Amino acid sequence: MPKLPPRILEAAQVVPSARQLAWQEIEFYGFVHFGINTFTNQEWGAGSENPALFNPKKLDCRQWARVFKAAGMRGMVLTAKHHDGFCLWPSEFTGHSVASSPWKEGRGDVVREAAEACKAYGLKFGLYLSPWDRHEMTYGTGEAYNAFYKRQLRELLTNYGELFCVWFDGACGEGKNGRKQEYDWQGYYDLIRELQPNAVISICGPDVRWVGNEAGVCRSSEWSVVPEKIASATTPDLGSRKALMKSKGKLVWHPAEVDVSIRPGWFYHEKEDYAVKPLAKLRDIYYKSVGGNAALLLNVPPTPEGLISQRDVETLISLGAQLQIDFKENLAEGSAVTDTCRLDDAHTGQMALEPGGDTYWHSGPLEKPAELVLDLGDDYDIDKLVLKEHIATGQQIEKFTLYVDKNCTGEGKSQWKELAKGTVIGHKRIFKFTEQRMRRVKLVIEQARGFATLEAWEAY
Ligand code: FUL
Repeated sequence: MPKLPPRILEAAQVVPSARQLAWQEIEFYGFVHFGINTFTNQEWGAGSENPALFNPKKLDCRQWARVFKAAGMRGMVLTAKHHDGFCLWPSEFTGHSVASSPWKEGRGDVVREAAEACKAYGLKFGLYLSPWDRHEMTYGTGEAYNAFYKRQLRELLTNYGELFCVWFDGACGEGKNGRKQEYDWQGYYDLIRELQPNAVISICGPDVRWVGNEAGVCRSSEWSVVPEKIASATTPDLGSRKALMKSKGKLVWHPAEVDVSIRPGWFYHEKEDYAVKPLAKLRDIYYKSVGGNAALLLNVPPTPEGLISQRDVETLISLGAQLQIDFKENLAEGSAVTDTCRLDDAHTGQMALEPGGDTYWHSGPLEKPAELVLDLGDDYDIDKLVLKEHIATGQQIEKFTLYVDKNCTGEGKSQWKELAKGTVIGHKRIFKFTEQRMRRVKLVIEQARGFATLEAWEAY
């Protein structure tokens, strides 16, 4: 392969932090938009809503957690405060919270109930705290608001156990005084690193990147190594060799998260009860996001009663069941993989089939395209293949093709037919195709950043 340009060698050396690596494993988690908007039937509250409206009489965060778990999610991110400034916990620093509501006579705390429910169901817990606050008087005054915001952030970072994520929304509108606030991002980040060092800072933050839309769509090439400063979150190509060569400044590990709602809105609106995304749509979003080197944050907004509504519950339970069926039996388990190159005996192609993140195939320095052949030992009907790079050593693969052997008896000569081709593999790539009978599959890595790895290869 031709000599690598310095910029690409630089990209090859960018690796995820330990907290990013842990976050990658979560893959699919839920968003909960719940607050005063739930009771006013709004998407964006003005900040002048009466806290007395907040009264989720049947609130049951355990129901949320139970349904999320059944859907196959591994975490939950709750809007502790949305743009209206109303706090779901009794913040010491404002009266605009659950403490001023009739719910549990002002003694309730939704953040606590959600944190405890997640713990009980083995889900990770994260929080959304909108920097834009349309209620708070100090908003738009500079330092005074930043100090207020950090006090609230500190409450959330210290009182609710371990958080896996702090989700910062980019919206920055005008406050009550008609002024915009200059956020002290670095100050917010420092506080999170100090108090919750394992939490990723998402969207307006260094750890997880917004995919660029709220429609559940990710790029066909969703790169994790991208320039630190990008022109826009919607730029179509962020990390191809061409894009990196043209870019300037530092390169960082900034993987994408797809945030999308199960309904048209982020908050619950009864009129959207018949617009819940159907199973087929959610499954497709899952395959393309989790299976496209991105994470999936699926929003499910509870009703004014404080429960996830029946339609959403049914859809989510079917989604979980469907995913279990889809990935029930990995036919590649116990199979054989041969390689055309390897770093050493501890990193042969066979290692891609070993469970766990520590065993993987490593090509060694790549002089020419590398080939791996998976032999299932018998022929099976297959409609999905899963590939994972060993991202702890970075994102290396830039171009590959998958072939299936048309001669599926295993006797005689192979007849390779192209099945799929692409650029990014990254943390996880799921290939879904029309079911076909196969025994042998070949992966050819045509271009990489000096070497290539494969941590998993599954077939269903
Ligand atoms: C946006 C907000 O303005 C929406 O209300 C919602 O919270 C979404 C996830 O982020 O920027």
